Amino acid sequence: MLDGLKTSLGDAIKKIVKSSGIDEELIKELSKDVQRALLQSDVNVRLVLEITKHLEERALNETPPPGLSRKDHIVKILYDELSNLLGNESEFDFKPGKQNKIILLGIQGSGKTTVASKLAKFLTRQGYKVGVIGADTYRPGALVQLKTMCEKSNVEVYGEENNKDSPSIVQSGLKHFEDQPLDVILIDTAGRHKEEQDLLEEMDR
Ligand SMILES: Nc1nc2c(ncn2[C@@H]2O[C@H](COP(=O)(O)OP(=O)(O)OP(=O)(O)O)[C@@H](O)[C@H]2O)c(=O)[nH]1
Ligand SMILES: [Mg+2]
Repeated sequence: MLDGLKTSLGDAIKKIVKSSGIDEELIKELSKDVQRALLQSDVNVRLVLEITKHLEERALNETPPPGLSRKDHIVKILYDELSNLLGNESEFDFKPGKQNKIILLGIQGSGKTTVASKLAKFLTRQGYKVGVIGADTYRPGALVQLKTMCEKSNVEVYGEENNKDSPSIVQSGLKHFEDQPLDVILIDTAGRHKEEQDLLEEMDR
């Protein structure tokens, strides 16, 4: 997904760089290209419109600082606006020396399992030690899905294929990871209200 974004944004920037001159039409075209690229990468529509509105306004109205060509300035504006969106630093508030636990909740099909594995990969790349607990006892194949997705980033997934009691899986999982120097434990759940309620009550204890 992000590779696609890189390519399409790269193409949009190339258009600007290769153009013979910057005019309003070209800026509008850049804005459209960026919109298309971001939307295809699932960026929230409102955010996309906000970014491209800023991009257009700034590209049309700002005078480049001395030493910067109009083209370079526009590329810089695009970069600014995108890093505002993506954040240019990771802001995690993990407690050092503790196993920080993140429970993924959400209605079915909302992307919990996908987020769990992407987060596992992302955090691992950032240098955090991550473990994952698969506590979705509802969806068939949930554990296999999670394990497959986490395999590539070498993150261990704890799960119990034949246990239907998610709080007990979480408990055993936490116990399993207890002696490992993990920074973060991600917990994938089924996203069913009743079960999560039990799970949260269980976690409270
Ligand atoms: N387009 C798009 N699809 C996504 C995204 N995240 C997940 N999906 C897809 O949405 C579907 C459901 O994703 P899951 O991660 O399995 O969702 P879940 O919340 O774990 O679902 P349940 O376990 O059934 O509750 C899958 O087909 C994913 O490939 C996303 O950010 N964008
Ligand atoms: Mg799931």
